[in-house]
Amino acid sequence: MCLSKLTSTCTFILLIGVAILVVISIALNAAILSVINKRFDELKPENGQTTSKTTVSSSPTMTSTTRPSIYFNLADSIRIEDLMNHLNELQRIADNAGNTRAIGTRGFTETVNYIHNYLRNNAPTLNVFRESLPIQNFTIKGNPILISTINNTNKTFSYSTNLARSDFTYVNYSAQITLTKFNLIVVPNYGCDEFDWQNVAGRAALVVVGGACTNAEKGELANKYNASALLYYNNGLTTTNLAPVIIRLRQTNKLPALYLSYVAGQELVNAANLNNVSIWLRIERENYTSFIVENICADTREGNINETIVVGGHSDSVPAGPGINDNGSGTMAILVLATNLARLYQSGNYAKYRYRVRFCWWAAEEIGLVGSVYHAQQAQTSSATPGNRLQDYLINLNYDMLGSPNYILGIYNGSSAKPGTPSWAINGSVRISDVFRSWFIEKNLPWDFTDFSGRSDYGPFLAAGIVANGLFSGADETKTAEQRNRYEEKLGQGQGGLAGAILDPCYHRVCDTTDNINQLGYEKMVQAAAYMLEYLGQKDDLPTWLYPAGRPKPRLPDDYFPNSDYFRDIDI
Ligand SMILES: *[C@@H]1O[C@H](CO)[C@@H](O)[C@H](O)[C@H]1NC(C)=O
Ligand SMILES: *[C@@H]1O[C@H](CO)[C@@H](O)[C@H](O)[C@H]1NC(C)=O
Ligand SMILES: *[C@@H]1O[C@H](CO)[C@@H](O)[C@H](O)[C@H]1NC(C)=O
Ligand SMILES: *[C@@H]1O[C@H](CO)[C@@H](O)[C@H](O)[C@H]1NC(C)=O
Ligand SMILES: *[C@@H]1O[C@H](CO)[C@@H](O)[C@H](O)[C@H]1NC(C)=O
Ligand SMILES: *[C@@H]1O[C@H](CO)[C@@H](O)[C@H](O)[C@H]1NC(C)=O
Ligand SMILES: *[C@@H]1O[C@H](CO)[C@@H](O)[C@H](O)[C@H]1NC(C)=O
Ligand SMILES: *[C@@H]1O[C@H](CO)[C@@H](O)[C@H](O)[C@H]1NC(C)=O
Ligand SMILES: *[C@@H]1O[C@H](CO)[C@@H](O)[C@H](O)[C@H]1NC(C)=O
Ligand SMILES: *[C@@H]1O[C@H](CO)[C@@H](O)[C@H](O)[C@H]1NC(C)=O
Ligand SMILES: CC(=O)N[C@H]1CO[C@H](CO)[C@@H](O)[C@@H]1O
Ligand SMILES: [Zn+2]
Repeated sequence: MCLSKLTSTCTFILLIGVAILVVISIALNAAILSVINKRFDELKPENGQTTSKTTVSSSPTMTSTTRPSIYFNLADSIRIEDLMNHLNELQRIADNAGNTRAIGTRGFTETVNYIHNYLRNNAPTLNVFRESLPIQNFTIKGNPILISTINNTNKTFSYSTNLARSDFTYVNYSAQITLTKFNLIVVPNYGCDEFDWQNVAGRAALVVVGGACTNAEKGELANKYNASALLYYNNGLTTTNLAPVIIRLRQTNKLPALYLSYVAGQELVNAANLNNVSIWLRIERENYTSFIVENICADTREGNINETIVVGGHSDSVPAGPGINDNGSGTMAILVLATNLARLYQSGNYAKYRYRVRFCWWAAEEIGLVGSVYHAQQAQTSSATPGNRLQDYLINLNYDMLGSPNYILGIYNGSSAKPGTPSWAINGSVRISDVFRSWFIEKNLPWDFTDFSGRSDYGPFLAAGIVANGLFSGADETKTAEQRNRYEEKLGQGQGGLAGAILDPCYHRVCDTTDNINQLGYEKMVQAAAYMLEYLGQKDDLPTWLYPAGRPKPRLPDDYFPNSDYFRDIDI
């Protein structure tokens, strides 16, 4: 009831409420994590050894002393100690770089260097290369201006860097604009459907946040339908959804964009229902500088380069934290896979695959899959050489978050690919989901199928018509009682995690540290990833198994836009 009144007192009371709720929610997350960790601390890996969360390896070349000198398959070579040693190194890198490994920070550069040095020292038979790409550097300049004109009366909205007191704020990667007038149009529904944007051309489109799509996706539609400017407003659905929020659009965004409070947005919506409303906008940004980030890949020298298995994950974190689960866990899983495969190849006791394996760590996933999209785009230019063309890629396996504290053993559900995904790529992806599932069942482990909508670095490969799959231990989803019971039944009493709690309460937060990793779940996930690579590598005719009816030359659709994993952007 308070929400419909626009008095400043009411707003003030609400904002105090917001502040209190934010504090409570942070405290709750910390409490949940500590309960989860307490429970899982009592867990020991299958081999009965207690693993320490605080082991710090003295150098990147250190190897686990518990590793048997000979192993015969890749899954058996996976040891939680190796994985945790690497994560401790990442934690150290973040600690020394302002607690983040986001692109543009020292933490990111050092992550890439760490991977490179480790491979050089421990897997010298792999062919390592880097791929540089530019990232735009967004910085707002001065205070943006927003004025509405209704019935010839101007109203200037207030701007403050204190979001709780501001009517609006800027949006990262907004375009620059001098003071300009636009007619306002309110986008119906949540603006998740192309149909919602039919009439926005030439106008400032006002859209509410939320619904079944990300803010960045709404931004893509606004650009596609030729809006002239874009205004988001918060949805007021809860008391934490009132103030404006700094979100980001894709680097390719061309529109000036702002984010309004719920109250300011409602005011414009109500006015637009009765009258023609115009707005005036001014947004300045610092000069468009850019900086360079690097993808890094490591290839086996063996195997047909025209039939390559790509195993990838991202190497950056969000700015908010060290990103040890997201996605240090996937990053380091791939490093261990690459190293252990190279060692097996060198041991002489292991049949080399017919297919070349390319391990890649993508940059800038967290700002919209920028590194993997860049790679896919390069791979379809006419200058791409054999072995580096999209058509040389048989499959992309993606490992993003694998060690969530209240984890699920999640398998991308190949059947749930987005409409429009090439059918031949879906068919193969479903086969991979089934193989993963069979492995978890055979090991008497629980499993779940998870989202396969393209919101991680496999997105561009899948959209191009390349089979994709991967594993995911959970982000901001909640564990259900059914899941808890099922996991408890398989893993043992007290080991099913917490029902009603978030799978990773530290998702995109400062607390995503090495303490945020469930070691039992993490080890199983990486073993599953290792099993899959070997299963595919040892197939006699992988191309036919993946594409029984053949496949056209892969191609990234012209209108492809990435769905990053940044689906919580309204909350950040
Ligand atoms: C972005 O630009 C700002 C100011 O122009 C600068 O201080 C900052 O270091 C830049 N960031 C990166 C990652 O280059
Ligand atoms: C927005 O950009 C600023 C730098 O201009 C950066 O500090 C902040 O993390 C960015 N926020 C998001 C959500 O990208
Ligand atoms: C604008 O004027 C119209 C009639 O001219 C009136 O119905 C409407 O309430 C006015 N709107 C505002 C926001 O004052
Ligand atoms: C409203 O503001 C704009 C931009 O500052 C200005 O050009 C215009 O004259 C103002 N209109 C009225 C009625 O004050
Ligand atoms: C947007 O504008 C471009 C260039 O004028 C035009 O080619 C395109 O058809 C327009 N798109 C829509 C959806 O109106
Ligand atoms: C609003 O603008 C449209 C077209 O710009 C015009 O046809 C309509 O008469 C205007 N309505 C009002 C109430 O001014
Ligand atoms: C941005 O670049 C323009 C042209 O190069 C220059 O005139 C201007 O001073 C620069 N602004 C800033 C803030 O560096
Ligand atoms: C890969 O394809 C290229 C051209 O398509 C061909 O020249 C080359 O021999 C192939 N390499 C292998 C290992 O099949
Ligand atoms: C996988 O996705 C399909 C299509 O959305 C759905 O019908 C099926 O139930 C999902 N499978 C599981 C195990 O969730
Ligand atoms: C995909 O599989 C379905 C049934 O599983 C089959 O009908 C269809 O022909 C397959 N499509 C391609 C392109 O392989
Ligand atoms: C999630 C994340 O930022 N990074 C990736 C880590 O893994 C999850 C699961 O795939 C992805 O959603 C994220 O894209
Ligand atoms: Zn993330």
